[in-house]
Amino acid sequence: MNMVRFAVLSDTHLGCVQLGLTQRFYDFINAFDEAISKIIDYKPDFVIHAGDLFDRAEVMPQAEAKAVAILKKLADAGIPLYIIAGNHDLGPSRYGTETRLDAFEMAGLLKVLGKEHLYIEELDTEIVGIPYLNERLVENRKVLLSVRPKRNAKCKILVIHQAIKGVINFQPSDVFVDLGEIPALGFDVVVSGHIHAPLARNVGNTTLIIPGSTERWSLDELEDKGIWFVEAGANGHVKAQFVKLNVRPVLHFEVDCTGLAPKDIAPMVKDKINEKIIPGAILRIVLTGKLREPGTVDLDDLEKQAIKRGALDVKIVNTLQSGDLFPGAVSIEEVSKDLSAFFKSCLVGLGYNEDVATRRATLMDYLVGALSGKEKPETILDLLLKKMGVGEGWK
Ligand SMILES: [Mn+2]
Repeated sequence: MNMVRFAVLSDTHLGCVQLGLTQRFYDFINAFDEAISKIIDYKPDFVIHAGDLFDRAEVMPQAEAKAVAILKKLADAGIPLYIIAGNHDLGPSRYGTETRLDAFEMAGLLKVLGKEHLYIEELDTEIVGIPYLNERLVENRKVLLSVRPKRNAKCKILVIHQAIKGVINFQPSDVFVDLGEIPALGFDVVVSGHIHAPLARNVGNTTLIIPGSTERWSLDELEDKGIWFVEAGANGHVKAQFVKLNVRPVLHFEVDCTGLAPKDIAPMVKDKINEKIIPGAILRIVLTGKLREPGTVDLDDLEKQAIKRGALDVKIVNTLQSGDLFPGAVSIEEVSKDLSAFFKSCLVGLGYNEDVATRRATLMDYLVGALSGKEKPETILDLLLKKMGVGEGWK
């Protein structure tokens, strides 16, 4: 038998402070901690991290201190960690290959792959790592496509941090490695970081494992987060098992408001929130459809309500389509309740002083009354003259 057993993870993005929230900083740390605890329980021969250990080339010292503490548990368990630098570890300049990962290597907490092919004799395993390559440089593509294992080891592993065409849709500038080019490299297992949605599949004789991120780095990442336990035997036989991590729930849902009046929206959204809420969840609610009439919805109030119900963060996105709906619009019902007050607020908004605005608004109110046939013209005239102080005597 003599299987090689290893764990694979990637894109831990330690130091990420999503939404500016302390809780989200700790979520990334906790996900990494949970991953390492599960790995220690699994007792693999080694661990592979496919890059983006940290979220930036420079993170808060707290993130580094936590990384040290967590990695020390792994080192104390006698399980080696092999890692490459991802684009986030390298920082925005992406020049050179020296990163803070080197300091962690000097401290004995991990080994950075890339300088040489690693051969583990007792496992007959060769591991080759290539740190993130800027996909805009054509020569980098050659670097990647010319990599081959040096030995005919029982288990040959390549670790990269690139987007792979054929696995996921991405920007043209990221087109770098084609899924179909992977088998010719001659490895049993190719592990790639960078893509945050996990996946394992066979491509020819190679097993491609994309570990995915351990937390939702973007709130659009709704898929499960986790790590992989891998068993590799002779003849390239590889078994990869996904192990889910317990990350904070992110709930996206839509509320269709078609045909509703603006005042009906809040109660409906509140019901939806009550029905779906999980304490501590991050909520993203999208209002869709077309309203029966123009009007405004107090989204701030709804967001506050959801926080009160235990959400960590809420954002309501208003995509209500309507030619007739514009920001700050009010319903006809609302306006006709007190027409003069409405006209007055419009006039004040245009820069008229209170006094002038009040008088003109009153006149406008009378005129609308007359034009709409609600009041007899004589009555309106009487009222106007009275307002102007002319009295009954004009007749
Ligand atoms: Mn990443």
